[in-house]
Order: sequence, then structure tokens, then C-alpha cells
Amino acid sequence: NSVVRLEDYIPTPYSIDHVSLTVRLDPLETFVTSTLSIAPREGGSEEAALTLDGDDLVFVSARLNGDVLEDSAYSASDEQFILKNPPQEAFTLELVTKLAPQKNTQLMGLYRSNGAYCTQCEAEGFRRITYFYDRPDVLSVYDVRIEAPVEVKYLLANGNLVDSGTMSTPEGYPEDQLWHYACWQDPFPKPSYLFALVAGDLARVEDRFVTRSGRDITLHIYVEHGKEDRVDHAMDSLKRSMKWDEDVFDREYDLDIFMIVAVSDFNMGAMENKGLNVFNDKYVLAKPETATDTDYALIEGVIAHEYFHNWTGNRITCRDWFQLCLKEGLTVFRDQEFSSDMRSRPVKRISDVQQLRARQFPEDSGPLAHQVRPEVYSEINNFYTSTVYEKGAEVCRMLETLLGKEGFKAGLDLYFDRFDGQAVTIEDFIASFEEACSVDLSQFALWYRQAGTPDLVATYSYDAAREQLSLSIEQSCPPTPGQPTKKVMHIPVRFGLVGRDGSPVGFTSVIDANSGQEIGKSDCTVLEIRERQHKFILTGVSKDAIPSLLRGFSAPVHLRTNLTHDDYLCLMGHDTDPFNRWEAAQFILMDHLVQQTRALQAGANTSSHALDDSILEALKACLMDDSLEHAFRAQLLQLPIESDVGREIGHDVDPDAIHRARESLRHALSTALGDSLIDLYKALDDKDTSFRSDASSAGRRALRNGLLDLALARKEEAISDLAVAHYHNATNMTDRFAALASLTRNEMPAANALLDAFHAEFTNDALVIDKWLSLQASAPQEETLQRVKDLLSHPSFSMNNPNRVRSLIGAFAMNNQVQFNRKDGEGFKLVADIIIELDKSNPQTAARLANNFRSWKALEPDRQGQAKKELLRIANTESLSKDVADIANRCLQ
Ligand code: B3K
Ligand code: ZN
Repeated sequence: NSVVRLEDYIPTPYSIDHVSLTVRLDPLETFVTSTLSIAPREGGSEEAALTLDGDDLVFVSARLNGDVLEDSAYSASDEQFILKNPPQEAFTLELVTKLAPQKNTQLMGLYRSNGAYCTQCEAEGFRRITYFYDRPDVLSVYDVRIEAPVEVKYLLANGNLVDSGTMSTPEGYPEDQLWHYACWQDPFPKPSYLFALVAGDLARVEDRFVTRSGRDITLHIYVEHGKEDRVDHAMDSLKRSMKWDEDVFDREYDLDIFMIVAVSDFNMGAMENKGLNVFNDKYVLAKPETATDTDYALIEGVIAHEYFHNWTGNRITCRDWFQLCLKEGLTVFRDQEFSSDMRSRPVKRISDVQQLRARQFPEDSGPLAHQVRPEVYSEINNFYTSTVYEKGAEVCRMLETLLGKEGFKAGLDLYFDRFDGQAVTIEDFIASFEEACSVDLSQFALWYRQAGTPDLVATYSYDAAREQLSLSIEQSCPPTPGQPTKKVMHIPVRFGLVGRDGSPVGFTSVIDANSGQEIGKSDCTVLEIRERQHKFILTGVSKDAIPSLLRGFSAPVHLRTNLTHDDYLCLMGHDTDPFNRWEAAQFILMDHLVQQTRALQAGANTSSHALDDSILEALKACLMDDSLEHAFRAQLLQLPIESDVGREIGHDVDPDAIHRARESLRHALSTALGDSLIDLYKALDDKDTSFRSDASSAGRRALRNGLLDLALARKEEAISDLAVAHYHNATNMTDRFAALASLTRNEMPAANALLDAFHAEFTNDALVIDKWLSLQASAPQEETLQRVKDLLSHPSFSMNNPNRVRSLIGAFAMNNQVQFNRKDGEGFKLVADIIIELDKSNPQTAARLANNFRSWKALEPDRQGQAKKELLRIANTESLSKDVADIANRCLQ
């Protein structure tokens, strides 16, 4: 079991300054001729052999400086090319390999999707095309010539198109078959993982963007024929991203053309290849009849994310894959900021925190926990995680909170200036901020090196006589694999005071009680927690007040406080920080759910723990408050999800009890809010049928659909009828699918006929069918298991397409806590069966599915036993991929 360690990093002994590739495309016999300009690196060890990476390659031939190499001068296998005694001055090496893209089911390297050729090289896919130093610190300028029959209409690669035309038919092909070629040049040195090639008979949508310095950029989006009418939103998002990066980060685009290609077979969301982004079509295609508001928002965010990589990732890249968060965390932070500016900042923040809690927190609290910047891996593809991405983004956000907007910008500007064109490390990144802001970030840097979600316990008290509010914050961090003890971290806690009447309360100064120093005046908004037990005193607090802590979720921590139920109600109704209003509601609801679950587990019946009237009043007040955004009110309606409740409980988790507790809370809320839900639902009906995808229209739909869903918790026939009418009257997918989903999840009898009708209407629309699959897989009822099994052989399902697999099996394992975690172990068994089968063709996607076992150790003993049995069965499967073996073994450790 070979592992790669950060501490073992050494540069390559040779540089590859230029790559000239000729790719002659053929489904089964593609020839790749790669001519490398190589030179020994200064200070590199003399006479070291040149060892290039390969993966599953068929070697054809090799030449050194134009001469055929003697057999004894090299060795070539499917996974390596070694030139034994390279010249100690610059030389060229020509390597020819042969590929069968049609047979590439891993979707890494060169493969075919719906008849088109495309590539995916990050992290280590380029070595499946040709032998290379396939690592991010080897930067080369690429010239690419693509050859294919003219039916393969578009021939695309990175950079600018420099030549194209017809050519004579290559030997071995029918003489009447016409061939053509295209030559592309990318002037920016790049690592091999950013290489891309796309070729096929696609449809092209064109537009342009003029940069702020006046350069005219051609924009092309390529999609399957017939999908041209679903590209507008992606194109518009791209132009807004380009403008925003100029306005906010001073980053301008650098090539003459920017291309996006949407393909239907793709392992992840999208890929930022220089000048030629390749996308999962799910993150490009949208029209109101087929895409929901959530899809629109995701497309906007992913288009922005990949575009922003041009600077954070491409112009400045990673020295090695341990530094992945250098580009990913920062780019997620940038796309989150973009979406905040395009939409509502508080609503975006709440949904990002919901994501973080749903995905990163469970990872961080289970056997797969790892650092934002890991130090060892056996399969890098398994580290494209929520920790690297989302927690990585939180670390950037904390830097901004600590340094202020200007300080953060100054640090980033220095980073861009200093490291443009280089492959760098997290240390380089941090040093830019330290230097630009003259601060010491050594303690802060622990965020990259320590895994686990820190726990903060805050205790406050008010001394009326002294007019002082004292606040003590204790931090700890639970052990994670390989890290039994943790150092004290540097944690920004944004805060403010709210009076018991709801009005903001001021103070005159902030004293660090540990040092006795005054650290802030009345404008202080952030407490920097730097000690295990850090105490602060706010002076000049003229009346009793409640501290509103961790405003905007200023750090990715788990916070407990001595605030009372009434304190939280007050924050919920009055905090000036919208995030904390939502958070206060969540806290109260979570507290209720945890207690109710415990009672159920102890044998009580469902309504043992009544909901306090004061919460109902407070929720109702917020819901009816027209000064609050619709989207925000919709978020207030969402109860904590079942997996969050499980994590809050932490051990001996019984997903059935959680589900029952949550359903009974929904029922109680629905009943108590009564007609007001339906009245508001009706009042929000927009008679204007023209669809607008903007944030405020989407917010109105979200609230209306949320109200309908909560009303359905009562399971009354009249409300079911209303939902059915909602389905039929819907003029867009958002409303239509919301009705279908609510009827299905609330187990209303009307759901089945509508599910069939929905399928019949959208049979040929794979992205809509994905919604249909995942909705059925997420339904909590007992029959879901059998239904998922049946769907595996449904004509609309295919194990070869990652989107279908994720929609059916991924949704079942991720969104269906009750059925995946069945006590009889059948849920685990089903998912394990799929993982084992899928691993044979697509290990990367199989490993992703295996991640869903990450919380098994927190389950009650019976379920733990069932999960462990399946994990062992996976781990003991013969010829298991490294990808799946790594996840299964770490889960079992
Ligand atoms: N950088 C790619 C992810 C590649 C994953 C390879 N297993 C997408 C992104 O983060 O933008
Ligand atoms: Zn990214």
C-alpha cells in the first residue's frame, strides 16, 4: 500500500518547458505523438534517469533528438517510461502512445461521451494520454494539433486557435474519408492537469466579452445538438463572472477565447482546463421548464467557480496535490462571494453553512476526517472533499474577517503579483498576507494542519452595577485519525450585543481579561480567540444584553453557550445579523429535536415533548414579517436535517427515532400554524406567468413551496389536492417539482400517479429524469429500498453514467437517513453491492459513493454492526481499486 507524503516532496530533476502534441483521433486507435523539450534542472542530481508517469498506456515508439532510441536506452511499461541516461543538456524526446477512448469507462484521460471525444486530466489523467511528469509543479507551454475525420466537426484544445484546415487521409482509413485538423497554442505555461482536448459534432452558442482594458474575448459554449436553447443562463453567468472578477479582484481574462463544453458523462461537476472548461451538462443546461431555481443558482456558481480558477489555480497553481485547498478553498470562497453579490448575501451565507454542516461537519467528525491541507494520501482523487473545498473556503473567509476587507485584498494582490506563473504552497499564500498586513499568522495556520471541528463553549454574565458584560470562551477540538491531541487555535468570533427589548446595545471598550489589555473600542466587531480559555470584558454596557456570537458564522466551529431559550428567542426576533436570527431558530429547533429523539429512544411515544408556544409565536412572526426577504423566510421554515440531528447527538444514533421526532415536529408546527400557512401561500401566488430566474422571484417561489410542504405535514386531503393543483398549474420546473417532491416525501397517495406522469413527460430528458430518480430514492418509506432496486433495471437508469448513479444511489445513501441506515442492514448492502459493481468500470465514482459510510461509527450498535459487515465485504473484494480500498480501509480504521 503505497502512500505519498508531503514531507517527501522533491522537485523533478528535469523540466519540460515545451510540449508539442499531435493527436490523431479514433475511437479504438488514437495515436498521440508527444514531443517534449526537456532540460536538466539547475541543482538537479546529475545523470539521474528521466522517469515519466503513465497509466494504462500502450507504448508505440520513442525518439531522442530525432533518432529512434535503442531498446537498451529506455524501458516502457503501461505505467512508466524511463530514459536511462538522459543527456545533461537540453534535448527533445518524442513518445508515441496508442489509446482506445471508446473503452475508457473511468472517464479519466481521453474518453468518449455521447460520441464526442473529451478529456479529464485532474488530478492524474494526463498520464493516461501520454508519458509525462504528471504533477502540478512541472509547467510547460503546449502546442496541440488535433486530427480527425471531418464528421468530428469541432476540434478544440487549450489556448488560441492558430491554424486549421483539411489534410490528406491518414494511411489505413478509407480514401474517400475526409480529414481535417486544428492547431492550438496556449502561451501560458501550465501543469498537465490543465490540459484539455474536445472533439465532436456539437452545437455552438457564441457571444463576446470586452475586458476592462478593451480586449475583445470570444465566448463559445458547446452543447449537444438540440440543447442550444438551454445555454442562455450559463452564458450570462459567464459574462457576469468575468466582469465581477475585474471589479472585485482586479483579475482580467488573458486569452482571446474562452470555451465551455457541456458533456453528459462526467465524474464531477466541472473542470477548469485553461481556456477550455469542460462541464457536467447539469451545470450548464437550464430552461424554466426543465431546471429548478436551485439548478439556476448552482449553474451560476459553478460557471463562476471554474472561470475564477483561471487566476486562482491556473495562473498560480499548486506545487503538489497536498496544496489542493490553495486553489480550491480560495476559488470556492470567490464563487461564494460572487453569488452573494449576485443574490442575497445572508441567504447565500445560510445556505453555504447548511452545506458545510451537511457535508463537511460529518466528514470532520468521522473516520475520514483529514486536514484542510492533508499530509499523506494513497489516492489523491479521494481528497477532493468538502474539507478541502468548503472548509478551505471558510479558512479564507476567516482570513478576511481577521484582516478586514482591505487587508485581505492587499494580501491577495501581493500573492497574485509575486507568484504569477508559479506552482506554490499554502505557506507562500499565508506569507503574502503576513507581509502585506504585518501580522503573524502562525497560530492561524493551524486551520490548515489540524483536522476536526473545534468546539466553543461560551459563557456570559452581566454585572449591572459595573455595567460590564463578561464573556468567557473555551475551545477544544476532538481527536481525529492521526491527531489525538490538538493545539489551541486562532478563531475569529464576530459579535454584537442585543438588548432584551431587541435593540442593539453598545459598549465602550473590550478588554482581554487574560492579558488585562484593552483590545478594542466601541466599534470592535470581532473577538480573536487565541487561548484555550479566553475571557473578555465589555465595559460601558448600560443595560442587560444578550451576546450575539459567531455572527455570519465567522468560524467553522460548533458553538454552545449559556444563552437561555428566551435569549435565543430574542435573537431570533431582533438580531441585526440575519444569519444569527436564522441560527437562533435552528438552535431552538435542534434542541427540541435532540430531546424528543432521546425521549423516543428511551421508549416514549411521539408527542411526549410538546413544542413551546413561544417558539411558535416567534416563528410565525418571522414568517409573516414582510420586511424579511422571502428566501430568508423560506430558510427559517426548514427544520434541521436528520443527519445534522444525528451529529448533534453524536453517538448511539438511531435514524428512525430522529425521523419520527422530526416528522412529529413538522406535524406540530403545521398544525399550530394552521391556516396561516395556506393564507400566506395563496397571497404569494404570482399571477404573472412569465418566468423570471432572479433571486427575488426564486425566493418567492421558495417560500411558497416551503409553506405548501409544511402544510402537507398534516396529511390532509384538501392540502394534497392543493399540491396536485400546484403541480398541474406550474409553469416552471421549480414549482412543479416542489409539488411532486412534497407529495412524495409526505407519503401522499396522489404522488404515485404524478411520478408516472412526470416520467412519461420527461423520458428523454436525462437531467430531469435525475430529479425523478433522486426523489424516489430519498423517500423515507419502507418500500423505497425495493423501489430503488427496481429502478436499477429501469430503462432510464444506467450504471455507466455518473449522474444517473449519483441521482439514484447517491441520493439514497446521502439523503435517505432512514432507509440507508436500515436496522436490517439492507440499505448498506444495496449501496455496497453498487460500489463493488461500479468499481470495475469507474473507481472514482464508486469511491465517492463509499464516502457515505463515513458516519457509521456514530450509529447505535446494531446498525454499526451491519455497516461494518458491508465495509468489510467491500474491503475484502478481489481486485478492488485503490480508490475504493482507500475509503473502505480508512472508514474501518
Ligand atoms: N478542479 C476540478 C476537480 C477535479 C477533480 C478530479 N478528481 C473541479 C473544480 O474544483 O473546479
Ligand atoms: Zn475548483
